[in-house]
Amino acid sequence: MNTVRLTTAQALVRFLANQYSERDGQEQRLIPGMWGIFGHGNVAGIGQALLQAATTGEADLPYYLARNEQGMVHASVAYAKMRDRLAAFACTASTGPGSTNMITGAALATTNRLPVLLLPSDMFATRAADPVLQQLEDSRGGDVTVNDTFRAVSKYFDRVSRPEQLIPAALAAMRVLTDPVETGAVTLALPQDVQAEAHDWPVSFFRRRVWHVGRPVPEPAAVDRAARLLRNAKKPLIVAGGGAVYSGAETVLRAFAEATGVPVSDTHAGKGAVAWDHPYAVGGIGSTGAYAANELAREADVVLGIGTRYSDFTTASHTVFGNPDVTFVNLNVARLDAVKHSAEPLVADARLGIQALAGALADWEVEESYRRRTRELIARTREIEDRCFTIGHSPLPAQTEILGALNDVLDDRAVVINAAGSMPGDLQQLWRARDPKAYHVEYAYSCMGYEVAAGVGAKMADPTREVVVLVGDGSYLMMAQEIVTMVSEGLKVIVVLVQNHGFASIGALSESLGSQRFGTKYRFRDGDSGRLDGEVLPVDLAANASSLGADVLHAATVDEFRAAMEKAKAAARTTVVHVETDLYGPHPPGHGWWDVPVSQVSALDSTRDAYETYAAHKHAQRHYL
Ligand SMILES: Cc1ncc(C[n+]2csc(CCOP(=O)(O)OP(=O)(O)O)c2C)c(N)n1
Ligand SMILES: [Mg+2]
Repeated sequence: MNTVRLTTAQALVRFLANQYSERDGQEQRLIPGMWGIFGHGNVAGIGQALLQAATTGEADLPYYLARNEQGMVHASVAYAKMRDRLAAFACTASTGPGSTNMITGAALATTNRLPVLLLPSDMFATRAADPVLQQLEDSRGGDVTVNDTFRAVSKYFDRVSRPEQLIPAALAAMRVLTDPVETGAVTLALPQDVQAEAHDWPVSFFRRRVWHVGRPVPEPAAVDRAARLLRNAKKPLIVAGGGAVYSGAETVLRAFAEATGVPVSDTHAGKGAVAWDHPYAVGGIGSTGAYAANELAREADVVLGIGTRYSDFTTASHTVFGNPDVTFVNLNVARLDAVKHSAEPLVADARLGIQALAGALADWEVEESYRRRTRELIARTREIEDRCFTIGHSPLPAQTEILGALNDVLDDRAVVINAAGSMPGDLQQLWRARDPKAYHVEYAYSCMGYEVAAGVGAKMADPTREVVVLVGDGSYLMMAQEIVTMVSEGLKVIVVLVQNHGFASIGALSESLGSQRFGTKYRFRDGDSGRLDGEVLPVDLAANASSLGADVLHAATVDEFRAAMEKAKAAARTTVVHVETDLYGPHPPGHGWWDVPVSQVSALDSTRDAYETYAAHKHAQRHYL
């Protein structure tokens, strides 16, 4: 056998550099590079291997330095999302805290079904120097390490305790990363001594490998069953989720909606699959959904879910579908999702599944009265949106006005990124996406701190697009450090920093649940009340952004914001646009509910009142059986 003597780390780097994905005849690098932060555990293993690869040219695996390990996982996940899951970065971290810093990113990747390869460093396989710096040292078992915490959040986990274990582990990792059903965080824990250990590797391990990402075809009988249900529908509604985007189903979805007259609502991950102003686009659905989508959902007799996992925000905690006889047809590549809500499952790639349904329903369309109803609801929704955009709130602008201005100044290919706070809800109702990549809102894990780091990954994935990170002050304070990475990598990203001195989102939620916005404002502790409801803090986040190397523009009004955005668009460097908005809204009117339990007994009037409202809402909640 032809072999080559390399360390485990050198072998892994060489292997990763030779992996490709392919779909629809298009090949691309599956692992385009590796993010990392070095410490003991990886500095001399993976670190040496990356240096050797770059120096000798024996493997092409570019290295990128992040400022926080969680941030590098977010950047990787954003890249994968932009690339429709056909490419995934590797992330190397040092032993202990460097590695466990990646846990939140891993959970985010798995929850969103987006691929990332995590390479936490592990304690010595030989245990020669135990306990090493940053080792857990568990008295209950000698083989327990902090990296075992990755198991719960990884779709594949392996610990490479001997060099030769890398071969099956690496191949299994690629299988899971490239499987649209299984994909998520994949973790290969690498003991620090094993990383540096030499082994004679079969040369064929490093051959160029192409991982074909399939488009599973629907079963004809399942298509018939699904088509029969739809054919009998009077008020059908499509819910387009992330699967519609990742499969590139937007063209066939649009054609299907036009031919049949079935309106299309969207989830956060699905927004942009059909352009906002398409005649059958009825907007976001669910807890923070738009008027048209939620009204249609209330009446719908058959719901066609396409690539959606039906999170509680999508179903408004099982209340948005109000028709007692509603039934579901779920087109999904994953059976897990296809069978949800007792649906008629259509397990297939979204694009192929829609094409099959279109064929089976070629002579069918909804009645004209239903098309008219859809048109009327859309017109009413436009009025609501326009009011949100032009409310003229003072002295501070409302967030909705800022979003309206942003809609105006960005072109169709621009990408807006967001994840947590009050903006996802506003955006789901108000954002006018025309392109499937225009709306990049991570709302499966809704992780504060995703935003800035994701800007790095999104820009790397497609440098031809304007990337605009929308970030609240709370999220900014959690993780703004990757601005430094944007600057060092020369990535021109616009960061819109929305300062409202606290949590507009959780504050409003708290108030509605009778908890009086307790602990949701960034304020001095007040001497009299003993609570955090004193003066606004003298915090200057713009100065903070500037100190990290970004150019900063200030906007105090909506007009100033427009002008600042024009400047930011023309700029060549990372630019932060700082705007203050009103913590108290107003936000778009709500058309859906979200189940967040209220204390059943309470000494507070506000909580007791909220409980009554909560109990009334609970009545509408049901299982779809
Ligand atoms: C990592 C993380 N911690 C906590 C939460 C819960 N949470 C959701 S929104 C929010 C406040 C967000 O504040 P900010 O970014 O200022 O946005 P705003 O609500 O003011 O729009 C919190 C604490 C979360 N989503 N993620
Ligand atoms: Mg805030």
